[in-house]
Amino acid sequence: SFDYSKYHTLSEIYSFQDMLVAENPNLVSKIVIGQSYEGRPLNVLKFSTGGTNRPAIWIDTGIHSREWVTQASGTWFAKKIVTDYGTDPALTAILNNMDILLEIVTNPDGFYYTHNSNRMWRKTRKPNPGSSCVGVDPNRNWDAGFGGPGASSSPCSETYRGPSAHSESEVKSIVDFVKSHGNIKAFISIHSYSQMLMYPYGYTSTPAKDQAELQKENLGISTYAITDLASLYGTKYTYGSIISTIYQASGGTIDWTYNQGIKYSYTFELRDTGFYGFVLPANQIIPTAKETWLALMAIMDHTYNNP
Ligand code: 0X9
Ligand code: ZN
Repeated sequence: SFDYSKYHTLSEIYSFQDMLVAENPNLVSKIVIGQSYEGRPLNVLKFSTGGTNRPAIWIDTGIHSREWVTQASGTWFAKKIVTDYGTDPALTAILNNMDILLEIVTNPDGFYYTHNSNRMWRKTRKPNPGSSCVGVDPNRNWDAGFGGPGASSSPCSETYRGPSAHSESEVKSIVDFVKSHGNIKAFISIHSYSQMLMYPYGYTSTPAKDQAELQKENLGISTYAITDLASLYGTKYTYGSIISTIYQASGGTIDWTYNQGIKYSYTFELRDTGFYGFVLPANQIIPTAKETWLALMAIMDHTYNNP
């Protein structure tokens, strides 16, 4: 059976997803929301106990392909959801009323490349016309402050924003899905590393006036979430808006989802703080996933109770 304490290849994770669906047909289904530039499926696992277009919680991991602990944690979350449904009262209540949507390999071309060519690949794998440099930063490609400070216009940069907003299929497929779904209440985008929990904005430091209340709520939820996270192994997180916590970044995922009206939009930077960085040893996968799950539950539970 699947070893959650090891890193897995793309094909192993694809097989894992199909296995999970086959073993839990009444709870899990697979939605293919699009294809990557190189033609790989963009799979989303849908955890649902019924209903039609229920309010939903979105979680994505691995939009930056080298952040391996995130895809590994995503597979652990998937298993955790099927294990805890029916036994954990909080998760059971959530899933009796809401759906959970989980995209584990959000940048499959990049992920394949990290296994076969360059472990440190971050971006998509779409060629850039007129340049020998490949790929766009999928966390600078969203239509939220796109083209502003905190992203690069150079195709050779690790933070290249791309030729236009949503130019990357991996981004556009989520954009189309979120818009057509229309009932996503929380959107959580998971990165590594730095041990941070953040909310919008990344492209600007000036929150709109009517968002003061939301900023306050965001701060409160973050505090609960990182307190729960730390309760397991003492892992310390910092938190706040993206621009005030990490750095200015324009065209980011959760700034776009927040501007779409998804008020519970959060982004994590998982372990560690830089000793191993993106190449976190496999023996930290399960501890990382377990502690992060506590923070996810805090956010999901708040969303469920305050729709
Ligand atoms: O630069 C980024 O895209 C993020 N850091 S990372 O090392 N994962 O590349 C920080 C940007 C803030 N936004 C999110 N973390 N989503
Ligand atoms: Zn990242």
